[in-house]
Amino acid sequence: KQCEEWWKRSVVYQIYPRSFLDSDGDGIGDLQGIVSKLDYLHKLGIDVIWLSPIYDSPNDDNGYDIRDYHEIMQEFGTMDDFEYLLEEAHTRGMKIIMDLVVNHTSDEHKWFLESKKSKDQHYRDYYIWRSGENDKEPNNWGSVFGGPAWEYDEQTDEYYLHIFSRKQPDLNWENKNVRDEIYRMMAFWLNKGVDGFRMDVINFISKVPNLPDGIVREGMIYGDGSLYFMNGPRIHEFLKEMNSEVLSKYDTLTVGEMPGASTDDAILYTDPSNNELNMVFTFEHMELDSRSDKWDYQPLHLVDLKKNFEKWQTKLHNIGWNSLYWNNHDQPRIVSRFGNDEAFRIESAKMLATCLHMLQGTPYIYQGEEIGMTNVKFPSIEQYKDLETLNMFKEKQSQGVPVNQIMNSIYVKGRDNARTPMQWDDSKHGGFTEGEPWIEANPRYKEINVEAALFDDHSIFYHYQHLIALRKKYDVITGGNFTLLYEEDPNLFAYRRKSDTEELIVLCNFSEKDLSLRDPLLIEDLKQYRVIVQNYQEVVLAETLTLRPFEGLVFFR
Ligand code: TEU
Repeated sequence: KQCEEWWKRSVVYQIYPRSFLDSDGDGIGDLQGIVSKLDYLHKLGIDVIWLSPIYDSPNDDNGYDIRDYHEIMQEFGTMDDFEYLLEEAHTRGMKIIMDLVVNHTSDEHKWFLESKKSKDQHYRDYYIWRSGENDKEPNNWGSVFGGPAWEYDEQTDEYYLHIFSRKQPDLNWENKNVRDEIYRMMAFWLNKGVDGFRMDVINFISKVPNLPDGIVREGMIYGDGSLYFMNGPRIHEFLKEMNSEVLSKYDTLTVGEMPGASTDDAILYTDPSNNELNMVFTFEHMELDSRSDKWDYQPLHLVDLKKNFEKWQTKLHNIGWNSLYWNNHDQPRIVSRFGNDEAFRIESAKMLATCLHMLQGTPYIYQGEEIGMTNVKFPSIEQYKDLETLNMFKEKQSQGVPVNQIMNSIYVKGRDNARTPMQWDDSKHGGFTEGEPWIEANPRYKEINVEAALFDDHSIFYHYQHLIALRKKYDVITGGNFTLLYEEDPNLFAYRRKSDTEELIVLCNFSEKDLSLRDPLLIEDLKQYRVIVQNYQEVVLAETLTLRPFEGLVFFR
C-alpha cells in the first residue's frame, strides 16, 4: 500500500554533533553527549536521528570535508562510542542515518594527497584536474564559498575543481574506481547497522564533461556553473547504480540534498520505480526570501511560499515522496525567519510547526527547533566561525560595503544562527559544556532552554510532541491529498488534507494581526470538525472565525 514504508511514517531529528552536547569539557559536542540525550529524543517521539558528519576531518567546513570515511572525528569520540550510540538508539526503537558527503573529500584525504603527486598514477583521476588557459583557471566558475572554483597546484602545474572551499576538492564520479570505493564505504556503515543516509549535494556529482563557462550575472565576478554540475548528464545513472550495488541490499532511508532540483527532477529521483532515492531536500522554499544570492535579503511573500508548497505537495503525490523542513545546520532559525522571535515567539514557533507537520512527507526537526531557538546577533565578526560567513565578510569588506550592513545580512542569513550550542538549561553556556564552547551560546539560553520547556505543559516542545503523535494516529497526515485554500490571501496559509475516510483543515495566520475569516460556508462546515491542534489556550468559533496573531489550528473529521 501507498504509505507502508517506515520512512514515510517517520519523523527525523537532525543532530549537529559539534553543537549538541559536550560530555568531556573540551567545548565541542560529542557522541557520549548524544547518548545521554537519547531519552530526551525518545520522549519527543522522533523515529530517526540524522547525524551531521562525524567522520575524521580537519574541520574546514565542520566535518563536511572528510579526511577518512572510516574513522570517527577524534573530538567526537571513538568507533566504540559510535557503536554504543547506535545500539542505544536501536534499543529505544530509534534509527540512525549518517551524512554521506561524496561530492568532495577533504584535501587531506589520502586519495587527494596521492592524486596531487603526479599526473600519471592511479589516484590522479579520482579528482577533477585541468590545465589552465594562459595562466588562468580552466573555466570561469565561482565557488559556493567565494573566489574561483579552481585551485592551482604547483607540483603538477594544473588546477583542481572545488565547488565548495579549496579544502573540498570534487571527486571525479566519471571514474568507476571512485564509485566503487564509495559504494564499499557505504556498505561498511550499513553493515554496522546504520539505517540510511542523508546525501550531501548529491545532485552535484555528475558534471558536464567539458565543463563549459557559466554565465556571469550582473555585479558578479565569476560565472555560475550550476547549469553544468546540478542534475548533470549521468546523475540518474549514478544513483541507479548506487541503488543496485548498495542500497537495494539494505532497508534504508535515503534523502538527497539537492539545491536546484525542480519538482520534475524530484519526481525522477524519488519515484520508487526508478530505484534511486526515497526523497530529496528541495531548496525552493528556502530561497523565497532572497534575491540574487542568499545574502541579498527580501521579505517573504506568503503567497509565494504557499504556491511553492502546493506545487511540491500536488506534483509528488502518489508518485514520489516529499521531505518537509524549515531548518537545518545551513539555515537561519525559522522562528526568527518566518515568525516573530520576540512578542510571539511561542505562538509563531508552534504555528510554523503545525503548518509544516500537517503536510504530506517526512518531517525533519533540527536540534533546538523543538524549543523555539532563535537567531543570534553577535556584535563582532570575531565571534563567528562559519567559513562561508567569514569569506563573505572579507569579500564584501574589500568591496567597501559598510561593516554594519554586512553584519546585518549575517544576522538574517548566516549559518552560525543554527550552529550555536543547544540550550539545555539556564546554567553557563546553556549547559552545553563545562569548558569553553567552540562557538558562543546564544545569550537567550537563560529564557529558552530544554529544562524550562520540559517543565511547562504549554511549551513548544510539547507542541512538537503532540504533532508527532498525531502523525502516528491519523493516516490522512501521511496519505491524504492536498488542496490549497484561499490561495491569494497574503497572511493566511490554509489547506485541506483528505483521504477516503478522514479530513483535515489547517488554518495558519502568518501575520501579527488578527485575521477575520468571513466565509460562512467554511465556518458552518467547521462545526462538523473538532480541533486537534491549537496554539492558544481556547479556540473561539463564532459567526466569524478570528485568528489571533500567528494562530494555527487544525480541524479534523
Ligand atoms: O550544503 C550544500 C549547499 O548547497 C550549501 O551551499 C548551502 O546552500 C549553503 O550552506 C547555504 O549557505 C551542504 C551542507 O549542508 C553544507 O553544510 C556544506 O557546507 C556543503 O554541502 C558542502 O559540503
